[in-house]
Amino acid sequence: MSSFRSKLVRAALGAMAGLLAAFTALAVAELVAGLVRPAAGPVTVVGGAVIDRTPAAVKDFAIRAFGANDKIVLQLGILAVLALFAVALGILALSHRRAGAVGVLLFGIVGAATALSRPDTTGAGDVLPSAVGSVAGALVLCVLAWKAVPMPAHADQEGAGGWSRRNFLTAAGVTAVAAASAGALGRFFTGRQGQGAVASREGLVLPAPSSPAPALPAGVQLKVPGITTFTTPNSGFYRVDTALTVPKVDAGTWRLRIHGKEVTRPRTYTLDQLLARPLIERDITLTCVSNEVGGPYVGNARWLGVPLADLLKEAGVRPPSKGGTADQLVARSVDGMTLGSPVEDVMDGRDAMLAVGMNGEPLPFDHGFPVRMLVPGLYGYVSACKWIESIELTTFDAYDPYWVKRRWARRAPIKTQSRIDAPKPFARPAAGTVTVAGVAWAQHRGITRVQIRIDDGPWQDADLAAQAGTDTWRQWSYRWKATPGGHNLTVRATDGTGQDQTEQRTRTIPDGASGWHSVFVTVT
Ligand SMILES: Nc1nc2c(c(=O)[nH]1)N[C@H]1C(S)=C(S)[C@@H](COP(=O)(O)O)O[C@H]1N2
Ligand SMILES: [Mo]
Repeated sequence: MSSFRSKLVRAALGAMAGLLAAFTALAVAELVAGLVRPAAGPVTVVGGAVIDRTPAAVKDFAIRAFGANDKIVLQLGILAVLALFAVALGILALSHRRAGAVGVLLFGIVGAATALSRPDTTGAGDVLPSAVGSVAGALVLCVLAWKAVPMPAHADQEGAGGWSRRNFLTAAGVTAVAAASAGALGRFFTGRQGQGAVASREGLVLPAPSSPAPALPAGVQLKVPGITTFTTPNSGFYRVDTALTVPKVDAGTWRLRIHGKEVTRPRTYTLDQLLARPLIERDITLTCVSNEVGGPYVGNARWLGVPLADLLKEAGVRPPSKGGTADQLVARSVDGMTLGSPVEDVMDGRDAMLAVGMNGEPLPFDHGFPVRMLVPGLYGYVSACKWIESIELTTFDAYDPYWVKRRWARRAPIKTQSRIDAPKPFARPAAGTVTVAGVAWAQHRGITRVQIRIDDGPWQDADLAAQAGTDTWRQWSYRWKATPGGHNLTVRATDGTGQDQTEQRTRTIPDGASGWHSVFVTVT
């Protein structure tokens, strides 16, 4: 064998040992996490830490480019980086076994430390997945790297390292299968941990609202092909959050604590206590501040929940306009997320609620089971806390919640927006009458007018669908006499205060995108 070729084979065996060590470490960590706490697994905690440190612009880009797959992309990225280090450590371990093992253990220490630094850590036990996993990985690396090739110093010695290639590959195969089994077992335990929560959700019977949603007027839903449905089904509702593993909260043990500045009667509620209160049911459109002009991060559902203002009043809270000194309400979730809303908005009579139901069923886990907050008219990041566990009254001066620490605005009412859903961009409709249609929203102000402009022509009023309320989006359509050629269609809306949607384009950061949505089509 040429020496180059033998070096190559040697490196390949080292790389293989390194990858197997990393795979073992992750799989064993997965197993331990499944037994201890799934959210303490190394990929989850490191991924969470990366998300928290990602600059807002990059995060925004990720949401835009990958949508709900952003988290899968992130996890694949972490695994790819780990694989590179694993290959390097494996090759290093051929000549410096101890250094290779120490390298693996260092990754374990990083994972363990990260687990402890997460806002949702439950204590010292969270180091176990990374710690045990990395020890397993280091052992695998020592043995495989040692046996992959005769150690140079002992190459002449009988029996020092150097399995036959066949024995090495057999050992590698056995390791891979064992690690995969450990990983699978870990997944199984993780699933089992969530079973109590799943059962609590399945067993939850939502009480009837004492204030049902007003019936939807006939005609809120236009019959135009391609238009968004007025009510977004739960399965199609956009999801934006930082959770790498969706929290599975058991409704039976869930508690909500209301406390803080000026709370004269702090209280902790069980779900049953909340459900025993009068419930309201409302159609409310939720929008993400990361939604680009024309973007998809907006959805409308029928929510069932407890009026939040009543709970606050019972706790002794007064809005600033009535002399209260706490102007910010900070909602905290079980995964450590914090969102801050103006107390004034929550208590001004709008249907701010702690929602328990979404479109006739308990909240899906993805959307905050068992309880989430909603405040009509505010972007999700300043109001819509999922998996909520506490509400603290404070001031905007005293505390910046998660997104505000990351350069997003402290206060963020939803900006008036309108979107063309049909025809789609670059569609090729036939000349004649083409129905242009879409949705417009300005929650809590309502939509009173939508206008369409063809190319540089005059603004023309679109036909408005019936309005369900000021807190929901509103559909619109326009019968366009389309002539052959390329055309640019632009939409704008006017809100219930008479304010026109601004033409000025802004980025989503810091307080939501503005500007008009345009679609280019070629009429044939
Ligand atoms: N716990 C928690 N709640 C959260 C978030 C989050 O990351 N964690 N994201 C917020 C944001 S930015 C938005 S837009 C809404 C989205 O709610 P949805 O995923 O149910 O559509 O949830 C809000 N509530
Ligand atoms: Mo959002």
